[in-house]
Amino acid sequence: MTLSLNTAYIGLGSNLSEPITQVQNAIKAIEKIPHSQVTQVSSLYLSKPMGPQDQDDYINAVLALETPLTPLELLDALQTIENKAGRVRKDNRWGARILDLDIILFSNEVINSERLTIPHYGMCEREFVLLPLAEISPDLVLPNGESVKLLSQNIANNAMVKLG
Ligand code: A4P
Ligand code: MG
Repeated sequence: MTLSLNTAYIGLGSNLSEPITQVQNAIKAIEKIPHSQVTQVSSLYLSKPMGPQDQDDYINAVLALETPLTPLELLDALQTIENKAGRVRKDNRWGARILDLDIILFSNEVINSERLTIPHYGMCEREFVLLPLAEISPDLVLPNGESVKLLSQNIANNAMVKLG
């Protein structure tokens, strides 16, 4: 049997408990998702917090994953990784977090269900998603036809720093 593979782009973010290590460990955990392969990983970026400003700067990155999982199976796998990292879900919107793993894109699919909105609802307004995404996949086009490269060129950088 041949499994059909999709390409998922996953956004990683952390601003608590040694964020660089959190993001590096999350990449290693995503590499262990069954039957799936991480094909590209962006640089790590240091970004100013979106939302409440009384929190530390974030480490952000984006990776590409070839996977036979369905979008919901992938979400379950990512939430398991978040929980293992000690993520506690709080009611504070956009508040500090140990680890946030968002599905940014899932091949060319458009999903609006109770548990999933894909493309991720905030991707086009977030420099910490668009710039790492354009770094690894400049030719990517969104399901609505928009070019990731153009979007990334038109967004304010917001003093984000690309780490080595
Ligand atoms: N969900 C729906 N669509 C998706 C998707 N595409 N990927 C649902 C992942 N999850 C998705 O998620 C809440 C629910 O969203 C999930 O149970 C899933 O069913 P969550 O991770 O518990 O909540 P959250 O991430 O705290 O909420 P929210 O509003 O999505 O947070 P954001 O928008 O991700 O913002 N500043 C910087 N510089 N960098 C950051 O990474 N991140 C945030 C969090 C705020 N400020 C930031 C950053
Ligand atoms: Mg999230």
